[in-house]
Amino acid sequence: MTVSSARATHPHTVTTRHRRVCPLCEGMCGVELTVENNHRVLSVHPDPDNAWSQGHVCPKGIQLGALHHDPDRLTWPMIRDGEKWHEVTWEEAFEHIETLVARVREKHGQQAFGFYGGNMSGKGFDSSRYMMLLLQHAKFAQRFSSSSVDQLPKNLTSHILYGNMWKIPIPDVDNTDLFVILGGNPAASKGSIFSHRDVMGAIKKLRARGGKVIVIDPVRTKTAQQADQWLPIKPGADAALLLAVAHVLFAEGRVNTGHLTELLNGLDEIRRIAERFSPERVADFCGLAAEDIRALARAIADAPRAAVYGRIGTCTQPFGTLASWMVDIISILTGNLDRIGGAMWSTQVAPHLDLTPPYPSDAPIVSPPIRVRGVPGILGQYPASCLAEEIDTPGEGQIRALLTLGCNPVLTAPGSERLAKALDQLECMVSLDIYINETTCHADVILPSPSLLEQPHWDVWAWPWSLTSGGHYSPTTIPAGDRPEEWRVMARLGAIFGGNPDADVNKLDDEFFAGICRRVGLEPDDAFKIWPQRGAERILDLCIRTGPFGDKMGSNPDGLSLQSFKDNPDGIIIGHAEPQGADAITTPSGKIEMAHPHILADLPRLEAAIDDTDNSLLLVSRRHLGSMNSWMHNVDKLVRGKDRCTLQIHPDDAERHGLAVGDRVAVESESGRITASVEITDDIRPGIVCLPHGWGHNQPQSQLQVARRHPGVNINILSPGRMIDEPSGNAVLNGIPVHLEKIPEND
Ligand SMILES: Nc1nc2c(c(=O)[nH]1)N[C@H]1C(S)=C(S)[C@@H](COP(=O)(O)OP(=O)(O)OC[C@H]3O[C@@H](n4cnc5c(=O)[nH]c(N)nc54)[C@H](O)[C@@H]3O)O[C@H]1N2
Ligand SMILES: Nc1nc2c(c(=O)[nH]1)N[C@H]1C(S)=C(S)[C@@H](COP(=O)(O)OP(=O)(O)OC[C@H]3O[C@@H](n4cnc5c(=O)[nH]c(N)nc54)[C@H](O)[C@@H]3O)O[C@H]1N2
Ligand code: SF4
Ligand SMILES: [Mo]
Repeated sequence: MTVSSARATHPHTVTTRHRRVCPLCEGMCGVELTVENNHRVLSVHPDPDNAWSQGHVCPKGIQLGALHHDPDRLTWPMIRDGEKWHEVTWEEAFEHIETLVARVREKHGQQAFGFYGGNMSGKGFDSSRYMMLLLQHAKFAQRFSSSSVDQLPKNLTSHILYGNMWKIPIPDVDNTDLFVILGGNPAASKGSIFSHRDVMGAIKKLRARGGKVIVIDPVRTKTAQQADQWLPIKPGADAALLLAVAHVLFAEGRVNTGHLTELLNGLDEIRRIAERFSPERVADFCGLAAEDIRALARAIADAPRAAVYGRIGTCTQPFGTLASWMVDIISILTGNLDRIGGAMWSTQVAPHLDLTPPYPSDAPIVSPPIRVRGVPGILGQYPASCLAEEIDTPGEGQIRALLTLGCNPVLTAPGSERLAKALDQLECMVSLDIYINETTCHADVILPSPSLLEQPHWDVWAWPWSLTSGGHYSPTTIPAGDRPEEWRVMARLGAIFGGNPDADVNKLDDEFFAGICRRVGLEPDDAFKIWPQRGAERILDLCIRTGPFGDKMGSNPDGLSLQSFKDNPDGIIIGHAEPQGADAITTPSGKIEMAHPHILADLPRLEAAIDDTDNSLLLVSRRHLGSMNSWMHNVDKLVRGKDRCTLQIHPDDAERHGLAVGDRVAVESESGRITASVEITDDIRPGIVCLPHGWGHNQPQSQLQVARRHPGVNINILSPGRMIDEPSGNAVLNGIPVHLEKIPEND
């Protein structure tokens, strides 16, 4: 515990001050908490002394205390009996899980077991470090995750181009002259696969020093409002746009691969492909003038340094892989990859993902087709869009048991209504979560994670996307009380689902740790002497000490260890990342594979779409600073105020549909129908409507008292599970064809 001051306000009241890092997003903001008697959070404030965040926070971080004290947050395991839930001991919960799992195994075999991992599984101190142990032992026949409703196309293109699915280039906004953002809105999201203490502040500074910002987005977001230029692209057209940019670069002799030239495979093929995509050919499909496309190409080529960045709008769309690929290809063609001021890779203090790689460089991209739809697995997982049908379609290999971890796919994955019904058909569903929500209400057993304040923190999933090398360790703020450490819970779940319920979890941990040691060339027996204790902290210490700035177990005495960070509660900032050159590339050829057949095979699908422009009204999603996907709507201060769940529509479309501000409108797609109230704005291109994601808290079985009073509507009722980006299997959540129907006032 970091106690910066203690004072007695009452003979029995001790107030302590604690510092920690908010784990909710990639902003990694330092906060200061005042805690009474070790258990009640009195206040949360920004921490101006945190070396990374320097006092930056957002409204969500200030609610960490409210989250901890949320009366709906689970603190004991829950077992469902029909409609009723019972609090049980951990042992009772595990026994019940063992019985359910054994029954499914006996009836259907290991092929009936599925797994879905979500966003919050990556945020816990233990859960982020023990996911691989769980998966290794559980041997799920089918694995799904929120990656396939998020960045899987980016993982796929990074695996193909560079040999590592997590080697995703990050825009060097602090040193660039031109920042091009496609499908990202850091003003709301705070940056994604791009950790920066203050992206919007950096954008302001960039413009103040004479640089330019271009935002390519169907919506004039708050980010676009602060840019030099907004290019209102049609959803799904980014790949075509960037191919046309490449066309112009080649046609005008502006390709300059510079320091990358020796590292490239497939440049000629890219030239031949780009020839087919003139600005004139793609202009209608993109909804942009050919001259604007040419100007974009020239701006990127002419900028001394340009950072091209594509985020979720370029991934969760029909051509997510081609768009993600072309973002990097444009960086390469203009010599801006792996260069200060361009798009670069991080050098991490604790390179955890390199030590427990989720997917090896030499593993095949595709795995055998999934049972019902027949699409392949990609990088070891199947599309979230396929989960419902794998559960509700009878036959050999049908999923009968599901483990979910920190996810809420009933709100966040496509085809929500079908998925919710499918979950009820399972013979066994176990969830590791903190709420009885829209997804976990279907479970048989819910195991609660410790609150975010009841665990230490060092972000596994944010530092990889920071071009500032550094770290900050947060100790536990509030003691977790009488419950098993979460790594033990994960190890035990892995053992139970893998058919080995009596496994000794200490042994599983030692084996897991030994595996990590071997990867970094440490003899496990020597390592056990250095780290006799078990759990996540020794993994973190190992990552730091063997990492690029580490003390190498003493041979680099000035280097860092976890203790260095415990001694420096402000955190330690080392400096800016450097270019990595050939060391960064781990493809089998050692070259950047620009023109891989797995990607190129999708070009005919794009060309067919370009030549057959569809004029349907298209739905896109948005985020709000006060939400975090689907799960922070139970915090009163974050949901107060006017309804955020409005359908944004351009004035021309509103007029065409006879809609006025505040009208109720039914929005219908091929997969469902929802109603929302109308918000008219010209900050959106005509032909596009926009709803926020993460709402729809009206399931009677969920137990979220506050969220239920502000239910909103679930946008993913409208996202058809059928629509995927073919090369990656990623869900299409943007660019969904919809039609509108005004609901008469007296309805
Ligand atoms: N239409 C549309 N859909 C989208 C998106 C979109 O832009 N538009 N975005 C997509 C994206 S990018 C993502 S990442 C997904 C997110 O998809 P999910 O990962 O499914 O959703 P979250 O809302 O982040 O769910 C977090 C879950 O973790 C639980 N939780 C909170 N804290 C903890 C904890 O400490 N431990 C554990 N074990 N659980 C905890 C919450 O109760 C909740 O159930 O949604 C996707 N869905
Ligand atoms: N406050 C808050 N912060 C969050 C989250 C949250 O829910 N709330 N979620 C977190 C998560 S899990 C993630 S992955 C990140 C996501 O972070 P961002 O990628 O910044 O996500 P969004 O703010 O949804 O911005 C996506 C933009 O893409 C645009 N778009 C839609 N379709 C297209 C298209 O076809 N082409 C182009 N060019 N643009 C398109 C949308 O209009 C939208 O403005 O945010 C993280 N941070
Ligand atoms: S949620 Fe807000 S406070 Fe927390 S890290 Fe992100 S930006 Fe910072
Ligand atoms: Mo995400």
